[in-house]
Parts: sequence; C-alpha cells; structure tokens
Amino acid sequence: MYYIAFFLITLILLAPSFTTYVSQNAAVIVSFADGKYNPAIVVTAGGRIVEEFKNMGMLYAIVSQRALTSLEQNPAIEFVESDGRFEIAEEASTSEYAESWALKDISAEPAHLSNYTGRGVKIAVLDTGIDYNHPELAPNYKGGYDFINNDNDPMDDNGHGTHVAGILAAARDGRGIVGVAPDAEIYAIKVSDERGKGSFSGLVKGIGWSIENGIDIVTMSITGNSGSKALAKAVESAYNEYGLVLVAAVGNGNGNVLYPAAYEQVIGVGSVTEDNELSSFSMTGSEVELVAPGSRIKSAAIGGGYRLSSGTSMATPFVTGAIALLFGSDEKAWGNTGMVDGDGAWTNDEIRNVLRYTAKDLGDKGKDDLFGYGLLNLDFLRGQPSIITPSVPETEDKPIVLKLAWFTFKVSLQPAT
Ligand SMILES: [Ca+2]
Ligand SMILES: [Ca+2]
Ligand SMILES: [Ca+2]
Repeated sequence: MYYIAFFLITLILLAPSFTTYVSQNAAVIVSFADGKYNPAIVVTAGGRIVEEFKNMGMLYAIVSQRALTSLEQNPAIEFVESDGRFEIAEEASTSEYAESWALKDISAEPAHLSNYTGRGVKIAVLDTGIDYNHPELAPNYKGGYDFINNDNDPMDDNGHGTHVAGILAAARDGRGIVGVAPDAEIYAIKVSDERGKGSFSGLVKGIGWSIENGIDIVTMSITGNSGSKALAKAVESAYNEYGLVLVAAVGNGNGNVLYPAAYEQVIGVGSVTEDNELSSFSMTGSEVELVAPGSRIKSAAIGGGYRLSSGTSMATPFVTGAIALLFGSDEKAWGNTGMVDGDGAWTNDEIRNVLRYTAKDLGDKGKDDLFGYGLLNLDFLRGQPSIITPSVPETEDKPIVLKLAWFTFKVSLQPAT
C-alpha cells in the first residue's frame, strides 16, 4: 500500500514538469570543443544539467529554445544535439549530406557527428584506380599500385574506381559530397584496365599487396562469372590467416551471386533503391550478406566533378565504409552478446556479426536470398555507447534487445542463422 501511494505521489509530482519539458524545452547533448568542457555555460544559459559525460567532453541537459540558441552560438561548444531525434543535427548539416539519399538511408551522419569517421583505417580499393587529384579524394588517398601497367601510379583511366572511392571516403569538407568513412585512408590498387576488364591474377596480386601493406579492409566492386583456385586461396589466406575484411559486389544482372562475392570469406553486397526495394539489377542467392544503396548514387568523377551511377559496385563501398566506422568503435561495448569476444580488438568475424545483427531486415522475415541479413544500418553508432547491457536471449528465435548505457535507443537483433 505504501508503495502504491508513493508511486502515485511520484507520478503527480512528475507529470506537470514532464508536460512543460515536452512543450517548451528540449533534451539535448551538449558537446564542448576540445579542452573547453565547462558545465557553467549551460547553467548560465538557463539549462538544467541531467548528467555529465566529462571524460567525453559532453553533458546531457534540458534546455529552453532560448538557451539552445545561445548555446549553439557559443564558440566553446562544438555542437548541441537533440536527444533521440537528431533534428538539430540534421538542420545544421551541410549540403554534403543533402546530396545523398543513401547516407540518410543508412544513418551515416549521426555516426559522423559521434566521431565515427574511419580515421586510421586502411582500405584497399581493388578497381580501375583512383583519380587521386580529385579534391574529394586527395586528402584521403595514401598510395597504391597499378597491376595493369605494373607501376606505382594507379591513376584511374576509366572512372569506376573514382566513383567507388568517393562513396567510400569523399572528404567531409563542407563541399560536394561526403563519403561513408570520410577520414579513412584509401589505397588504389588498379586491377582493371580502361575498359574495366581485369584478370583473376590481378585480383590475387591486389589481395597479396593488401596483406603485405597492412590493409584492414579490401573492397572489390568487381565480379567474375566463375571462381578460380588461386583467387579462392587468396581470399582464404587474407581472411583466415591475416584477418583482413573482404567486401565485394554480388553482381549486376539476373542470376546468382558472382565471384569473389560468392566466397564465404567475402561479404557479398547487393543493392537497394531509394525506396529500399531490391534494385532491378541486384543478383541474388544465399551469398548475399547485406544490401546497401546502389541506385542513382552521386559520387566523384574523374577530372574533378560528380556523376550519378547505379550498380552493386556502388552499394559495396557503403558497407566497406561502415566497416571502417565500426573499427573505430569500442568492441568491448558489445559485451558478452556473443557477437564479439570483448578483448577490445575487432576481428573480421566480429565485424561481420555486428553488421548482420544490426542490419534492417527487408523482404522475407530474417535472412533471405534477395537482401541477405538486410539493409546496412548505422543507427547503432549514434552517440557514444559505452556499455551495451547484454540481454541473453531466452530462445534462439526471440529477438534480443540491446540497451545502451547512454542513449535510450535500442537495437533490435535478428538471430543469426
Ligand atoms: Ca566533400
Ligand atoms: Ca575481439
Ligand atoms: Ca529479410
């Protein structure tokens, strides 16, 4: 009885203030500029601090619209972000994000605002080369090799590799477009000629180069109708012995997934349209692991401009970029969810587990031959989740709900099959 009474009193006390906050105030995360952490600024502006995240230079507060405006104009404050809905961040976003339906589709911007940008992650783009003079690509281009002409200059003479690289890592510089991993280090490995043709041996050499040069992720928007013993051995070695992450396009046309995507060590990527329907050209089969935007994607063109392209080639670098962001996140945050071992270091298997579990299911329930585990979804990289409280599934087929320690967002999981 006492408890019920207490509960009612609490409700009565809380209700009026709750209403007030909803109508006039906003719950926000305030992030201070480097070394400028100062909660007094928020208090002076009239905000009420709910919780401090001092070690990350941020705090959580309830503020009025007027306080919000004043905070946003304060140079000591890096950003103010509304909790959960991110309306403020979206309004504040540059045209770089507005240029891409695809970045919105996979929730890339909140991840970038939370400082997941792929910094320090090395990615080899096995393709037609990269126009490393393109202003979007020059800042992140770190070198490479040309296995078509056998020299150190992997300049793109086709345009395909440049477009792929732009989706992956175009500079977040307030102009043009922005890549999924705008601070990743990209290496151009030219394995396709000016007509886009290449050989298995070139792909094998490119994978070998990646192993020798400490590459973290190999991305291949390249397909062949059949496998090859040498290629199979190369992907097996890169994945199992050296721990690289391998990503490839499943192919365009009618029919089954092509190689190298069809190898189990390779993450096969299919394509969806702006309506999250399977792109007409996206090939199908059990080897489709994930889908990502691939229809009418704007990215870099050789010579410095931009163009629209479609294909599973375009979908692939979205997944590759997402992997680079994931590398920069805390592996320990996934606790003992069974997806990682919690040793603080990401392995290729752990990366795959997390992407599979966090994908947005499309089409038939669960994994299917059209969409694989579903649409790449970076929603879980909003904020800086420190600890994911594991909920041990009661049964294998019951969705697990992960709760993050900080934000109240939830990640619904589909069990791996
Ligand atoms: Ca840009
Ligand atoms: Ca680990
Ligand atoms: Ca499905």
